[in-house]
Parts: sequence; C-alpha cells; structure tokens
Amino acid sequence: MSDDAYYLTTPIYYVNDTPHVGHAYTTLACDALARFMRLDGRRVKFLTGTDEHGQKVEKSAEAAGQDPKAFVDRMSEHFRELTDAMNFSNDDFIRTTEERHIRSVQQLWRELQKRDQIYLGSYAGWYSVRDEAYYAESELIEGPEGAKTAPTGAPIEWLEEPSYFFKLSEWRKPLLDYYASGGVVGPETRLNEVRSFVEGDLRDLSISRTGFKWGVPVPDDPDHVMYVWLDALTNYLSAVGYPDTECEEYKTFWPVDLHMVGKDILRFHAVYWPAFLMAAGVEPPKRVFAHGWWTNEGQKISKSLGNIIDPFQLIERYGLDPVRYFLLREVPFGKDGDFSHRAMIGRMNSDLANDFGNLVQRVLSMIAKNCEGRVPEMGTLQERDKGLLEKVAELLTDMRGDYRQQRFHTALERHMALVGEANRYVDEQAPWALRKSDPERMRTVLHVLAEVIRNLAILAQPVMPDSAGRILDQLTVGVEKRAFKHVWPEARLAAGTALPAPEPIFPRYAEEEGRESEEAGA
Ligand code: ME8
Repeated sequence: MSDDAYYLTTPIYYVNDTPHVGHAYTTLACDALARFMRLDGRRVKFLTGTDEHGQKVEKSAEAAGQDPKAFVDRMSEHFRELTDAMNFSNDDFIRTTEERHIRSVQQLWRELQKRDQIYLGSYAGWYSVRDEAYYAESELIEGPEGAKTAPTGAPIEWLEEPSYFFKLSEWRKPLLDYYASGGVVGPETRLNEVRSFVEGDLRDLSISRTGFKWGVPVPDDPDHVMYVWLDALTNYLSAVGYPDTECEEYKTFWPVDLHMVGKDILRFHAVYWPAFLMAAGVEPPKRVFAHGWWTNEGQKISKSLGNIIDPFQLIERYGLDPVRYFLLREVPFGKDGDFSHRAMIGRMNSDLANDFGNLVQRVLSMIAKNCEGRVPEMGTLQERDKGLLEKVAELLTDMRGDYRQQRFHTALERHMALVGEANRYVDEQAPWALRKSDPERMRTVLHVLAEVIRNLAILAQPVMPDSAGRILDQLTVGVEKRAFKHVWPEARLAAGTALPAPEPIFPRYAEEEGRESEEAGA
C-alpha cells in the first residue's frame, strides 16, 4: 500500500429494491470523504456497487416475472442513476455478476480450501432470507404476532441442507488481537458489541447454500452456490484486481483504509470478513465504520409502511447540495437520526441561505458596487483581520482530524461557525460606513472577506461540490487552484482581478401554502 493512497468503500446494495435515502446516505458520506482526501492530495479509490446474487434477489426477480440476470441488469441501473443524481465521485462501480468478481471470489474460496479452512457438513437451523443471515435460536425474538423472528424483526425459516462451513471458531484470538490493535471499529461505542460477539459462542459459519441456483458456483461442487455474504464481501478485493496480488491496483490500495457500512451489517464486516481474509492470508481492513439509522418523521423506514424517502424526490424539491449538507450536518455521524421536512427546510434556510449564502452575497455585492467589481487592494492588516484569516488555516487542520474519524457533522459545524464569525466581522467592521470615512480600510476589510470566502468555499467542496464551485467561479479561482494546498496563507486572491456580477448561491426554500402546517402536524 503506498502512503498517499486511500481506498474506501460503501456496502454494495441489494438490487431487490430501488435506492432510498439510507443508501444515498452511506455513499454520500464516502463521497465527502473521498473528495476531502483528493483535495488533500491523496490518491483515492472510492468504490460502490451492487450485490446481485442470493435467494432474496432471486425471489424478487421471480416476483417481477423476470429472469434473474435481466432483473439485476435493470435494477442495478437505479443505483447508477443515484450515483449521477447525487453527484457521487466513485472511481468504480462493481457488480457481483461481473466476471472479474466471480473469478476473484472463486479464487478466494480455493485459497481458503487450500489452507484447510473449509469443510463439508450439513446445516440445520434458522435462516432469514430478508437479512440473508443465519441465526442461532438464542438470538431470536418474539415478533408482534407471537411468531419468532430474527433480531431485526425479519421472518425466519428452518433450513436443513448440506453445506460447506468456514472454520470461524478458530479465529477468535486473531480477531480479538486485530481489534486490540486500535481504531479498527468506529465509532468506539460499537467495538464492545463486536467484541462480545466474538468472545461468545463463535461457531463455524455456513458458507454455501443448495436448493437454488442464483449465486456463484462453489468450485468443483456445482450443487452448491456460495453464501451471498462471502460472495458480496469479496467485491472489495475484486475491485483491486484480486487474485492478482502483484498488480498495481492491489499493491497500491490493499489493505483497504475504510469500509463504511450501516450498523445493521457491522458483524459481517468486522467479524466474518476479517476472519475470511486472515484465513486466506490476506491483510484485513484498517477500519470499519458503522453509521446509524435514519427514521422518517419518527417512524422506521420500510416498504410495508410506505414511507420510503426517495432521494430523487428530495433532490428535486430542495436541490442537491442542500440535501447533501442536511444529511451530513443534521445527525452526529454514527448516531441514529430522524428525517423531517421541517428540519431539512430549517437547515436550508438558516445555515445555507441566511448564513453562508448571505455572507457571500453581501460581500460580493459590496465589491461589485464599491470596488468597480474588482478584488480590492489589501492595505495594512489589523489584529482582528489577521485573527480571522488565521482561523481559516486552523479550520483545515481541525477538519482533517474530523474527517479521519468520520465526524462529518463536526467538520460542518466548525465550517458554519467560521461563516458566523465572518458575518459578525462584516457587521462589526461595517464596510458600507467606511466607504466615505476610510475607503482604504473598506478595501482591506472587503479583501479580507473575499479571502475568507475563497477559503470557506474550498473547504465546503467535499460536501457541496457544486455550490462551492460556483462561489469559486464568482471569485474567478481557477479549477487548478481549489485544492487544500491553496488554503490561506499558501495562496491568495490577486488584487485587481475582475469579478463577474454576483449571483445568489443558496436559495431560500419558500414553503408552499398549506404544506408547512400539514407537515408540522404530521
Ligand atoms: O445489506 N438508514 O445491502 P442493503 C441508514 N447487500 N442507512 C441505511 C438505511 C437507513 N434507514 N437503510 C439502508 C446489504 N441503509 C448488503 C451489503 S456489503 C458487502 C453487502 C444503508 O441494500 C446502510 O449502509 O440492504 C446499510 O448498511 C445498507 O444501506 C444496506 O443496504
């Protein structure tokens, strides 16, 4: 792995369903992180994709009256469309039905077999097709109708079939040592849950299914298809060229820096996956971060409740960057959060329109009016001016720490705090009053402000790439001058540069008649 390389992944999403806000959320977090790292000079590989095998997908294809391959081809497209609609900057999009992946997962299987990590036995126990997961009797809970369900509430069925097993039980100690190396599971609070699972009754894991065909065939035993999770997890290796461990991609990017997942699939990523890898002689991931769960106006999001939040509709209603900002700002990353239209509008109007948008608009308008539309000269800086500019450099340092720990909300909070401070500086310095009394000081104040806005825009790019880009366009900052190495004091605006006429960046959301009260009361 080369030092400046950074490899991060989203889960690959099941194609049984169309994308909703939860999927958009995970990939968005990765997108912001990928953009941040690129702007910070790192060589990034950002992977997303679709999980297309298994019984759940096979059943959905059947229900849709389609052949599984035609079904997954069609459904996978929706996730690609989401990628475009959300302006995701992924470098690759992997599908588990691709040849490169099938080759990779079969080779991983052979490697595990060669190392005596797999044996043939038979499984008798509970299985949930919805979760594509095996459950022990002790994990089941009482469902609303008295029937036992999976701990997730998913229906379960009794399964008895021949199955290959992976010797998971032998990996307790190496897994615990791996966690002890530090930083592997984020947030820290989730580590206990992972550790206690491993310290508990860690049984060998069934890794093949019979009785249906929609999966990767087990090498040399075509009656079996691979358990969909072994298949799916391996996508992360397939995308860097495994089993060709000598290729450039693999050598540059493995071991992966971060697997971003929802808390529902942490066990698969922090227990099964590193165990498979260690057993195959491959280095495990450096970090797995499990974020929280979104609810909709206080209710669990589910197809049966009919309250799925459609990301395409959100973008249409509020605009892309406000949606991106809201999702990462509203909820401390790692915690559960509730989506409400009222909160969305609140963030959009107060943080973006009133604070950030207004700062940009008022400063650029004053420059247009009072400085002939050119970046004004910077005279002698006072302590107050220097103090404000120094905060910009500090902001970058603090944001680096936040992004490294996946604290997107904190990074945005700091960013908006500096916006607030710049707005207070405008009020306090009152450049409009200086116009007559001290025009030179007015020019200095407006220069300082333009400089602060340039920096705020550079630092806003990971979350709001389009809006930040438009602010930088208004300051005529070339695309080659928008990286973090151009943050104050390393680069500066040149006095005298002609600026285009200012245009508003962050529109206010005007409530439609009746809608507000309807939603507030909901
Ligand atoms: O589990 N809130 O795919 P999946 C937040 N194919 N995030 C949510 C969410 C919500 N309400 N709903 C879904 C799978 N997510 C497997 C993964 S990886 C090798 C295989 C997000 O389509 C969250 O990231 O069910 C969750 O982990 C993921 O979607 C599950 O997507």
